[in-house]
Amino acid sequence: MSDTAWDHLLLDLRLATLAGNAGYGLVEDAALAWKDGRITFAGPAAQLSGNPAELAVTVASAAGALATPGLIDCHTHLVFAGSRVEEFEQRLQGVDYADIARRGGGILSTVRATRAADEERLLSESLPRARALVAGGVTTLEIKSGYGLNADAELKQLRVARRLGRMLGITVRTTLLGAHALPPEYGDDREGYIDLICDVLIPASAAEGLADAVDAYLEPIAFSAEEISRVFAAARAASLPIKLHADQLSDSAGAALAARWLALSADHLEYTSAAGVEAMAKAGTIAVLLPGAFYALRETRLPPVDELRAAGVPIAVATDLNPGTSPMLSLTQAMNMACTLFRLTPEETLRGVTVNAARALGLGDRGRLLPGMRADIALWTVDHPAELSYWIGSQHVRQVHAGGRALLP
Ligand code: DI6
Ligand code: FE
Repeated sequence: MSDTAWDHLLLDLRLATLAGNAGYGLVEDAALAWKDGRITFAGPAAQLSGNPAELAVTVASAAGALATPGLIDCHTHLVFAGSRVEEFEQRLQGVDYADIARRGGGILSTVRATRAADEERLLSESLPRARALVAGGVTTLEIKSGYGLNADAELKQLRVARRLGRMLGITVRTTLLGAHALPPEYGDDREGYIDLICDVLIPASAAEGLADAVDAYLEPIAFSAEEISRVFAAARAASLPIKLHADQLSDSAGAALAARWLALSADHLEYTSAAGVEAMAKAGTIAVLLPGAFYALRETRLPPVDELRAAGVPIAVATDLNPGTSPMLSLTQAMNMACTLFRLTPEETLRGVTVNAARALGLGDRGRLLPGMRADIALWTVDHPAELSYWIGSQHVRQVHAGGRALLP
């Protein structure tokens, strides 16, 4: 065997490569190979240059499975302590999410639990959630802070996020979401807390390499455009890309604000106006749709999917996994909801958790099965890629590889 041989070659499979700008990029009777963590071959087996046994160190049959890029969950808040099951029960009795927040529950209730948990505890509570996503085909995961709201606890959350990535062998992209809620110790000193974010949280997390991006929650119950603009200016000064929770519960002109700051993504967007969509299209900002939160809050206002399509704004889909508004542990579940609730096509949802999710994280090396891309691969026991969106509560993952390493089975 020559030392140019591939590490691994899979035969007897079909590919959804997501090559090109539309379609699944389906390849029947395919082969898929990688070396040193990168894909080296993704195409028809008939185009292999020789006897498969001589091309790779290990050669295996995938028994007819469908291969897709490893899925990318580009918006989660999965590092937190405790749960919000009491609020779930309150909301079932008719209490509003915003009312719970105004009474000091909601995000602040998770802040209390997260501050009280030490780093090991936070890790052990968060690990099963990350494992559940990986078991569902996820190989790249974004995790936000935002339940610490002081330097110690925000950095603790981000450190736990990084540790999860190392423990599970997946890529974790961390996002500092200091501007998530006003911590109670600041009373009505909103400016003082924005100072802390700009002068302490952003520089400290950047200096320790703990944040890959900065996010903020623009909403009347959270922060204003003026406050968030200060946060974004500090992010820019630290060379960190920007994301925004925009227009989820009201039209706060969030999409336009995100576009003005050339954000990687604007997320939620139920109340985004036509002008906001146009601004995103011009800025190249990705739309991240989060049907889990829409579902859990029993929202009725739909994101402007037709307008996003018409303007050519790339659409990503994510779980928004968080204890308050989206306790969802499966990205294929989010794909199903994006189809059923938002009327995305199964092809759009698959692009939304691969190519477009990679763009929402600023990652150019993944999201498609093409030579040179990271060998992040999920194998599924389904006949057609639309089935990833079709089944509810599916268990069709057969294998998961990240950077060429087998995570599952
Ligand atoms: N993302 C958020 O940050 C908020 N909602 C959302 O979709 C609040 C999350 C929470 O209630 O803990
Ligand atoms: Fe969120």
